[in-house]
Amino acid sequence: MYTLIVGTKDWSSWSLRPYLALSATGQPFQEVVIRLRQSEDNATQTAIRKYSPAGRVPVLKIEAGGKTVTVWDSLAICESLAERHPEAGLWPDDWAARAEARALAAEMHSGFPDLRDQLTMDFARKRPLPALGPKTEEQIARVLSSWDDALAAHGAGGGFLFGRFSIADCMYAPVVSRFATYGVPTSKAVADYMARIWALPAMQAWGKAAQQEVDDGVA
Ligand SMILES: N[C@@H](CCC(=O)N[C@@H](CS)C(=O)NCC(=O)O)C(=O)O
Repeated sequence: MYTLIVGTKDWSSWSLRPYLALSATGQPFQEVVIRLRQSEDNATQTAIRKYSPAGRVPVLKIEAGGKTVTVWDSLAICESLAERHPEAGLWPDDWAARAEARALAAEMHSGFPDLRDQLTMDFARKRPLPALGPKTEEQIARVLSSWDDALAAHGAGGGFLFGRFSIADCMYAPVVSRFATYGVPTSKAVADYMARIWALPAMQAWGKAAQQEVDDGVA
């Protein structure tokens, strides 16, 4: 049995990644949403630390084979799901494409700090594009060219970065949201790719919940 602990959906870019991967496995799961940015009485941290001493969401609790395991990092969660559900094809079948997909996922996981800082995720809202720093510009250009290259090489096989939907798409879906929120200009191929990501039922469900948070005044 799976329990996925995520943060406020409008804001929690890291949480969106495993939510999409877990949804793609088709496995049932329970969800706990922790309200982020509650500094009074350290409420957010207290709530997260009930699940993980690392004090970060997302967290996946796996109860299986007589064990209860906690996985507390978005990429580690995606990897565990890929291993536990090979039939979901969360990584490409071909070893060369898989190696590239892993590199792209890792590049996102460990990089693009200025893009993250300047274009914070605000899933349900549209915002004006701020004046971008040179590093942010560079990082946006790198993301866009890496998507263009992956789509040109593999996209014909299903329309995602490596053809079939994969963890690489999960890792970049929050950036799709950021680019949509701030109206970042893209190539036609990337705009079409972003539309395919938006159309995923799991992405739609996340957006509905994020909109609800905005309506409820918690995001
Ligand atoms: N490396 C982690 C980073 C996760 C992360 O920074 N999560 C943020 C929310 S999106 C968090 O939990 N912040 C703690 C807090 O707001 O107190 C991952 O990929 O899962």
